[in-house]
Amino acid sequence: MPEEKSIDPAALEMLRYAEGCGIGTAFTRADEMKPCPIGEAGACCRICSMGPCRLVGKDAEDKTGICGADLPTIAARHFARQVAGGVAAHSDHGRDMAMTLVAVARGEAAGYVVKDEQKLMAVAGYLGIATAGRSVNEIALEVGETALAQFGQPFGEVATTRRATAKRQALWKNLSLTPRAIDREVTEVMHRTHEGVDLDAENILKSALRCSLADGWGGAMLSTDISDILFGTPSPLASEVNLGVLKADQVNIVVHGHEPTLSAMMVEASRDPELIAEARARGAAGINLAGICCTANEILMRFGIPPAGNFLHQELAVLTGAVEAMVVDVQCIMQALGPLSQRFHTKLVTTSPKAKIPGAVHVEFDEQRAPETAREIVRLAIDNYPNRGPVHIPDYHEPLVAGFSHEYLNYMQGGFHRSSFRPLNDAVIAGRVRGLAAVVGCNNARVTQDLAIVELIKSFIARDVMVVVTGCAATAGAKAGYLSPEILDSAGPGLREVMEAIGIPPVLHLGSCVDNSRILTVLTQVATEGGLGEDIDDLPAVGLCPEWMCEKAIAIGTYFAASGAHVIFGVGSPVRASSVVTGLMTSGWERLVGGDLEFEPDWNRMLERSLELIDAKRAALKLPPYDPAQFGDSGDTPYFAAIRAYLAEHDGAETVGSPAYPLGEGAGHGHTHGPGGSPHTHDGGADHAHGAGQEA
Ligand code: BF8
Ligand code: SF4
Repeated sequence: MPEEKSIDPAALEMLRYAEGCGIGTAFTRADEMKPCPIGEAGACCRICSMGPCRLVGKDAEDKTGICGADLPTIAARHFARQVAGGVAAHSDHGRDMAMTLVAVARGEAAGYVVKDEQKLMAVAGYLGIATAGRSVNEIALEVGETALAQFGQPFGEVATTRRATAKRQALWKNLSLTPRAIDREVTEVMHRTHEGVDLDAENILKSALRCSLADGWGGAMLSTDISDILFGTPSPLASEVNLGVLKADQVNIVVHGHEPTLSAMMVEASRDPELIAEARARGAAGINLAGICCTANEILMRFGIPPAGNFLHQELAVLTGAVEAMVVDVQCIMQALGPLSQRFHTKLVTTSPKAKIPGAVHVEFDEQRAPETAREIVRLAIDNYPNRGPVHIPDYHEPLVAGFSHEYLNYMQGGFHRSSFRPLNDAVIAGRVRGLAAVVGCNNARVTQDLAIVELIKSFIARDVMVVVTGCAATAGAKAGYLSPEILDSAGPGLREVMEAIGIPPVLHLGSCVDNSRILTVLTQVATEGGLGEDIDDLPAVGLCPEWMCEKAIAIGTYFAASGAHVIFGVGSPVRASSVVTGLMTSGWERLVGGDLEFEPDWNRMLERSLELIDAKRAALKLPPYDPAQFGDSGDTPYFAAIRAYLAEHDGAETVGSPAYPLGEGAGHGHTHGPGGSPHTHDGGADHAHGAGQEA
């Protein structure tokens, strides 16, 4: 049943359309390809050619592989390799950003500049780089080179780990968990998990923790910082999301993948009057750029470019028949796009020497001639416009507000001169805000698209838990309307009052998956602001990855745990076969680093467990217990109701958003939600808006 595949009406419409066309997608392939139950649970070892060894049956935990490796070793090795894979992917992205910064500083990357000098100074500051009396390019060069040194330095420790609390740094040092160099930690995990090296599950998992920290407090953090330096630190802006952002009468170009270097150039090229004129000459009304996956988040956060969807939307975008070019770089790109795009007029354009796909056109992206490359790709799309066949764009597009950064949150809570997290901390201490939840990560074709993500976001804010989102989870929340300005109505009264006072929404889009490092920075500041303990493991906070799919997600979950956070993943556990490894990653890690990594496929139980963890931390901090009835309804409910009543009467009226979060000029949105009525319901949240007793 398509309804079991997604809660997104745009996806459902496209799945029915695909069925009519006789075209399969990841959604249908997931039905045809059952997961291997042995590998899924972490009970298969294929590290050497005496295997694969599969430890199955009731006595699996007493069995060994041919070399004698037991189930804990096999499960831990596989998990550690997943962490290393994820760290390698994120951090290689970070390396590319640092390479670009160096090229910019040397004047070798036409089209790029240091856009955010303030951020450059801040990053130079925490890397210990002198700034006084030096030019921007001199500082940028040293920042770039110092960032690159973190990957392969022979001695020392990854410098960005110094941004953690003093307590956390000391803990890591005592446990030998401080990453030394990013590449070294990846290499060491691969070495230790080679046949016949580290054969102690606990020790293997420790190396996975250290490796993950090289991502969260290393490669990913550097990636975020350097992206901010080059493209600007995000601040709030309005846009729209979902497949309905594709335009029937324009040249549609979808950028998909992860790195902002190419996509930022594509933004400029798509706005070039000369190219727009060329598109018009081909009969199109203009050039429309949209994004998929994390590259969408990168250009949404900084340029307001609308995301067409998350991971499971990539094939659906091509299926619309309206995409002239799908331009990809690295990560989360399905090979299925190759044959699929050949059934339509869509040109699939690969751009990274690291990532080619059979059936794609390869236009290699070279930062020394980035503007030309972007223009070449836009021209390729324009030339392809006349080749369009039938177009089927589902008419779903939700308004959203994105663009929150650690810097902006500081500013919102005190202005330039008294920026702080004091108001938020005070709200948590008083119990207006019960706690914080990060809802992050992927889509996974094995579970209903967006369901767990959206239900969790909805349930958290109704229970006064403030939510931050990144990656495909952010896009899922946005598609369901939870990043729209009006969503305050669905928040519990305490949370709502605080968010209104600070002037931020209850669900904050913090960016792409590398920007999970922003969450580490936010949590660290909340911990050091005062009143909520001294470190991340003291905070009433929890991290959730409800629809995790790839190794990067595993790396992220592990670095959050190593940073002291309780983390709950959905879908299923990749180490389920071993009770020993499961115990090590839960109670074992909690004893070691204060955080842990749990797996729970049922989102209701994820929610229960999250609230239990948040309330336990509140109790440990001796804060008043959370009471949903403590705070009454605040200010704007009647006001928003009046706006909605007005819009209902004046169909198609342009809005400027709410007074708290004005939508930017030109970002007004129609209120048509396509066939089938409103694509989202806020009912759950609205039910809870008055608070009392919904826990029972
Ligand atoms: O880095 S959330 S499916 S797009 S891995 Fe991929 Fe997962 Fe999406 Fe972004 Ni992140
Ligand atoms: Fe089997 Fe050991 Fe080889 Fe793994 S390393 S495949 S358990 S023999």
